[in-house]
Amino acid sequence: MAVEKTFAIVKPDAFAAGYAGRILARIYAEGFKVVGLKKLYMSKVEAEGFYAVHAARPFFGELTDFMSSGPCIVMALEAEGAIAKWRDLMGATNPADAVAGTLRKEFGASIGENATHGSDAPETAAFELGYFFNGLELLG
Ligand code: 3AN
Repeated sequence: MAVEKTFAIVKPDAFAAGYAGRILARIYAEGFKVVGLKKLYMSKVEAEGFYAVHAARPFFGELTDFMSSGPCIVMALEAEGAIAKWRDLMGATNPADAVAGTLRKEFGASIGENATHGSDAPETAAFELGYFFNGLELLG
């Protein structure tokens, strides 16, 4: 399997609850290399741009309100098969459906406030990484 990068977020709910450290500990324990990491507080417009692919969904307003409701941590994670590996570690979108041991099961409250985000394909990873990080920030 090829080494690749994926894009991840500790969402505002998990950041506000103080779960960032525990989530980061799991990320390292599972063998990801953290090649980019920063805290930011997205504006509504920035959240709308990030989730533009979901613009037609009924929950778009709720989703972008939530993502701009407080600070979050954005990360670039590297590993063999990082995209699928990170989605496995996050678990199902709805924490109620997530398997025990996954981050969303442990830290997520609802389908909207589900603690973490992860890219779902190489094309979305490329877009999402580029949305928040420039090339220099991902060296090393
Ligand atoms: P995932 O993040 O697991 O790829 P998607 O792509 O289906 O899930 O949804 C994108 C984001 O929109 C999710 N992270 C989730 O928090 C939010 N979302 C999905 N469905 C709903 C919903 N019914 N109500 C509110 N937010 C939702």
